[in-house]
Amino acid sequence: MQPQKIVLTTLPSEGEFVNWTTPKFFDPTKVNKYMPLGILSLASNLPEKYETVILDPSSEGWSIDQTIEKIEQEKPDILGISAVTRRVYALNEILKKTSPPYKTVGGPHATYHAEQILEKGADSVFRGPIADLDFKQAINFLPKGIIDCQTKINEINFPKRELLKIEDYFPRESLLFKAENRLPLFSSIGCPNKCVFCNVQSKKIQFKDPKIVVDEMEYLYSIGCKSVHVLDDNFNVGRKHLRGILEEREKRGVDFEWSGRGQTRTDLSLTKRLADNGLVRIHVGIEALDNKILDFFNKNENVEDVYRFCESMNANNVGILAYFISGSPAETETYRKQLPEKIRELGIKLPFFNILFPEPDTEYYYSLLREGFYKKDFWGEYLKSPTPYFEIPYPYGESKKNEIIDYTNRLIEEFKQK
Ligand code: B12
Repeated sequence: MQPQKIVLTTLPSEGEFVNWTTPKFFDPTKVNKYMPLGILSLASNLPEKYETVILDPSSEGWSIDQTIEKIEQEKPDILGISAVTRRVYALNEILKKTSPPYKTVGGPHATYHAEQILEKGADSVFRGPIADLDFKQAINFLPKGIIDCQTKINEINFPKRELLKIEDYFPRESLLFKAENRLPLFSSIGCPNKCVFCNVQSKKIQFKDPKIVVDEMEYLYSIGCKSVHVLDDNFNVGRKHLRGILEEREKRGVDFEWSGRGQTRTDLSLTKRLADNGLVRIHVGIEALDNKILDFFNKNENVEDVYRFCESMNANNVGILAYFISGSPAETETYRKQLPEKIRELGIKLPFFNILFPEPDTEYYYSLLREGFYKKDFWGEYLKSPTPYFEIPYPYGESKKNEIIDYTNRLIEEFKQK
């Protein structure tokens, strides 16, 4: 029987494993909703003949039971779940307790755990950073097992935001900076860097055609967005890509506010033109201002890059939201004491302090196992039978943990917008 109704859903945060990376003060999801671009993209590339319902328990704050109830009420022929590893407990509960005839899963968690997702009750798993056309095709014959996605980023339509209540996703509060009616888009997928703390889905980058990117920016503007955030894994690593978007905006006379998430090693000769063209801020993973710590993180930058980057952005009034990570064993007492002054010297007005966390499937976690900080494979065990709100032990001992949390909170206090 041909499927008629499809429900696509994010996962609720209930039961997600404890993650001490982002101190409460900074946790953006506590105040703002994030548009689930993944399932929105899937829905925007499906034939109209299907009735497609998007559920976003992640933003709605629904519990697992409420999410199951909503899914059951919809009685879909196909249930599609977008999975992140920290919410594997909720994923397994929903796979176990919902009754759609065909259940499929995709998203970051599928990258390394497709077999396990099948064992937990999924009929199929879509593995890969872009699945739109693979999913569209699969609906006709409902395959079982793992599908390795072949969809290319320039073969798909961009996400139709009107499939959701757009105004619900405009930021309600702005913690660090004002950006009216800000909405995200992705102009590329993947990052070639090998930072030890990150398990990005794809190390191979796919860039959207700049014409499509600026089409999408103009579309967002037409639906009430006043500030577009290019929320890529790394939007400015590709110099040709960045220049392409800039030239396309200049050619069309598009100059409304935009920002992006990227790195310090980029084409700084473009900074003035980017600033003149409405780029107001770059969210950048600086992480530390010491080459020993940057080496520990295996960052694709050194302190000289950071100074050149900040000088160029400050000279052209492009705001710098800089992510810093405290807690690496390469840190010294002197470094910690000097960090606030160094940040001020660099003219970084929006420092965002995170704490080093051993995400699953990262080189950092594997190094902790290899070097004996962890005597057993905590994540391996947890993923076999996830329990709610699991907390992995702090690799350097509880007293060290409290010391790092106190130090990071003092940094936050020091830079809190007076
Ligand atoms: C936006 C984003 C955020 C936002 C919003 C998160 C939210 N609540 O929605 C913010 C900045 C808040 C955030 C925070 C964090 N994030 Co984040 N985030 C992203 C980011 C950059 C983009 C997601 C996106 O829109 N991608 C674009 C869409 C098109 O891609 P997609 O969602 O993957 O969907 C495609 C495919 O995966 C597939 N697919 C996806 N779902 C489904 C479902 C089905 C049925 C099918 C068939 C296919 C399919 O098809 C889709 C379309 O082609 C990703 C990186 C990435 N490249 O995905 C990281 C990412 C998802 N985040 C990650 C992490 C770890 C975090 C943090 C935990 C980091 C931290 N420690 O603080 C926090 C958690 C905060 C919280 N409590 O929610 C990891 C997740 C890794 C994992 N294995 O789960 C990622 C992958 C980054 C990384 N390390 O690589 N994040």
